[in-house]
Amino acid sequence: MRIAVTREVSARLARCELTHLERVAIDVGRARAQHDRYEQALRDAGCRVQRLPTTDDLPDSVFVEDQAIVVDEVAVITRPGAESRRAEGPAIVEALKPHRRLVFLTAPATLDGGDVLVAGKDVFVGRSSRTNDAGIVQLRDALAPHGYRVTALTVTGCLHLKSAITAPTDDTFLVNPAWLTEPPPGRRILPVDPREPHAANVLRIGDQLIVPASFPATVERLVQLGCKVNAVDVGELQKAEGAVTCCSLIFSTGGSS
Ligand code: CIR
Repeated sequence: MRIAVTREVSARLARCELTHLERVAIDVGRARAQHDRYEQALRDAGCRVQRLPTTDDLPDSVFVEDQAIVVDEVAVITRPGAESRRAEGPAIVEALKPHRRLVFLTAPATLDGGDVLVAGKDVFVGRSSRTNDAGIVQLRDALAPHGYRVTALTVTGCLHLKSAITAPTDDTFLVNPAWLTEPPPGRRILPVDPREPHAANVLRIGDQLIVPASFPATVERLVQLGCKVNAVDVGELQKAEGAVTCCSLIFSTGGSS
């Protein structure tokens, strides 16, 4: 069975952290409706959705991806680069505890899950404004004993590694070349449409992709590649510098679906 942990949209989403975007008004009601449909897309892809409650003092808590890296053997609880986001962690710990052995990153490490792309046994980590070298070293120490190869990449111009690159299939990277000058070797590179710089963030679940509806030209490139896509409108979450990978933590557990 596949579980997707999500978290309710905070009433204070508009007070989110912003790094590369200007602050604009966010309609929380609409964000919640979009989040509901995103969760439905997760169910359509075969996940059982476990939505955690939140509180008003956690504006960014809907972006659960940044709090943990979950692989088959272990869950690594991060220490997010934005201090305002560290109070989001305890609820994620409680949600993951029944399913995985937990490893905790500790100071001076900082690392956001949005900077970590797991592609089979290859794990790529973005060195970014949120993730530092100590975070990368501690992540490597947690994952290498389980056979994962951890490679650091430097991202510029965007928030997280997965703003610049994701893996829509086993042998393809979807990349914005402006934000990641040297994508890892060994796979076909599919560039985003140049009019859609934020389009590299797509969420793969088995043979399906959840993609943002706002990037039709890049979605068309994925369809041409043979991908099965489900486009969801996440416009209000994008105003908070969110995307589709960041709103869930997806992992398998024993037991039938
Ligand atoms: C932040 O700046 O932390 C949030 N406003 C957005 C986080 C998005 N996370 C992600 O893409 N993994």
